[in-house]
Amino acid sequence: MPVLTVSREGEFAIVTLDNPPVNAVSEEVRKGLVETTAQLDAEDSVEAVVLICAGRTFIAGADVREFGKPPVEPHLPDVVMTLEQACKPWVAAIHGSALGGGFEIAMGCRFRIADEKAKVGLPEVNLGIIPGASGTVRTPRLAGVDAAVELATGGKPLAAPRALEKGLIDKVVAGDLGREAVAFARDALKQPLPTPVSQRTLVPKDDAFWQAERVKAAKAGHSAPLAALEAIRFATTHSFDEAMAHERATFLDLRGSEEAAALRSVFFAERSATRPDFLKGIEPRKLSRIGVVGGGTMGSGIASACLTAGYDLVLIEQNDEALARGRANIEKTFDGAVKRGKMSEDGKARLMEESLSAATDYAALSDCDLVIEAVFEDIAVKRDVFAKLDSHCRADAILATNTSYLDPREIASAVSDASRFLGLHFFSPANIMKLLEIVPVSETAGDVLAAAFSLAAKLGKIPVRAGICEGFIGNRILKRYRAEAEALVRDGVAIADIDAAMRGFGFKMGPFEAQDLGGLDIAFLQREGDRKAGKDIPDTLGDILVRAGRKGQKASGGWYDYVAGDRTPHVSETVADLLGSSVTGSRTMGADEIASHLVGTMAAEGKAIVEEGIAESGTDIDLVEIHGYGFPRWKGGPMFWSERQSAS
Ligand code: 3H9
Repeated sequence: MPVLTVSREGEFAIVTLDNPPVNAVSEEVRKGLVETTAQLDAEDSVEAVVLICAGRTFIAGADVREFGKPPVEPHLPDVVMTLEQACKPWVAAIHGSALGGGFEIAMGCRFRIADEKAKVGLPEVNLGIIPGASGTVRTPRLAGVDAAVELATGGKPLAAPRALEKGLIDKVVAGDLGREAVAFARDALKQPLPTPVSQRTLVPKDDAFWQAERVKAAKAGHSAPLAALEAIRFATTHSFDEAMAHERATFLDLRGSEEAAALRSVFFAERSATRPDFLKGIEPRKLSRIGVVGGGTMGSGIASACLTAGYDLVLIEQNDEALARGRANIEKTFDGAVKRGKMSEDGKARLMEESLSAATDYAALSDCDLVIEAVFEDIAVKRDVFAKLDSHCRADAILATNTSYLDPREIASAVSDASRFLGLHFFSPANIMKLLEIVPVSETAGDVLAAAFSLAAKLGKIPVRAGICEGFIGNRILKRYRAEAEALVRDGVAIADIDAAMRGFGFKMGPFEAQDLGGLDIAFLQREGDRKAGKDIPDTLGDILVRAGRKGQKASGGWYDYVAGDRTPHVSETVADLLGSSVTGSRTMGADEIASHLVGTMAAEGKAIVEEGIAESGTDIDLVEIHGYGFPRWKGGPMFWSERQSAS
């Protein structure tokens, strides 16, 4: 089957692109577009051409799988120019998404119409590159510099109505897109044709604008957004051809960069995460009604996520007061969503009044397909909850614990049929954090595990299967990372230098700042519990601080001092005194050396985790670190980064 087929509707040619799954622009598509343009130019009976796509979307961009290889002609910028210079005007009929090279092709067309649910955008920066086929050059000529900067440096697609407002497209339509496109073309031909985008003029901006935008773009932490901004700035002060040459050179340069390789690796890993090989051929158990036991921070976060994804939800709490608090927590989350324009007031009311029900009696869970327990991290409390679930839930209902460090096998033994049991480790805030560690026990049935992965996909989360060990994947690596950071302090490296090094690497916070924010007492209490249970656990430096009352920001001091009402960490003399006798070395280390040492430690733990079969692959370790622990995605994760370091 050719990727492009041409049909006729009177004087109009309809070019249909069919290159599943997302109509990415491969070499074959580029060639096909050039040949079809020439063919239709030569046909006298054709007045205009509609470019439409089969399947779920318009063109989603260049084929990212070709990015590791040398570019092959015809290059996309030339294809876009061929379309623009065609004798017959082309109309891009967009459904799904017109992204990157897809939107650049649409800009080569004389007109762009879009289905009301469509999106357009230039997401290249998310892949560590900039648009490479006129995105930074045509967009400011089409819709102005502001729109171009928003699209190309932010990388977020715009919904069709917003794109229309900004002048990125000409019309939004409902109903049959092909028919609408032909009707649009028929009307458009009655008027003089608009100037091709490349020949339009643009209004430049002053230095203050670029300076302010540079500050915003730099916040991303990696090179591509700043490079995209610079390409747009260049396009405002140079000719179209000069700007195209500059854009292409930057695109090719970044395409070969480490950051782009890392972001591509994450891109593909995220896409295959919801469909792992070990679930091939397994039909997931169906989920439509979910129960959550516990309305605290975690439970209400999980409940909000499930409600937003369209599940009916039953919230269980111990008494009416706790239930009211749980409902209020959920409502607060939705209020935030309404404020940010992510949810309408009506939508919120529907979820709160129709989709959410709340009860203190476990009998309300009798028709749930899945119940997620999110109560206090105490084995006796959890086992008690599961014994109740066992007697109140349907025999085929899935029962899940949200424990972050207890052994799921000990919880599973409270259930008569452990084939329906597994761990679902959400991260706080559960409605925002993308990671979901899925922890089966040996008895967990295949369709139960598959249901957990399909739940993750519906919640927009990145699922990773984790085996059972202390801390599963993420918290085990975190523990090792923190211990190694403490070891550096004992060796004499300054706490503030370690945090600064990890921020410099791309983390939002260093290991000590992060503990101050979350509270040092949580891990301390866990260690104390283990000590009481007879485990021989030596004092950490954090334990010394907690014993001195330094639990973190909430106690006005942890690893750092804080001024009330201000989160800025200040190096603490008290801490220096408290830890003085534990610091035995006087090591100096540069920021790169510190970061490389600590990331190397994470990777070493990751390697052990894979070797023990706790994680499927290094890629899963990388997804856990990126989506649960703030590892900079443009570094690809600790495993990816360490492998590239040893290869270079
Ligand atoms: C670019 O265009 C550069 C140009 O400026 C210049 C060039 C010179 N290529 O996400 P999904 C695969 S850079 C190859 O689950 P959805 C994906 O791996 C590009 N493959 O679907 C998966 O494969 P598999 C700029 C791609 O419906 C399958 O499609 N464009 C590409 O949830 C389904 O993907 C982008 O960055 C691609 N470009 O979402 C857009 N895109 O089934 C990236 C997807 O084997 N794509 N695949 O695992 C997306 O944002 C989403 O895929 C989209 C659909 C919203 C389109």
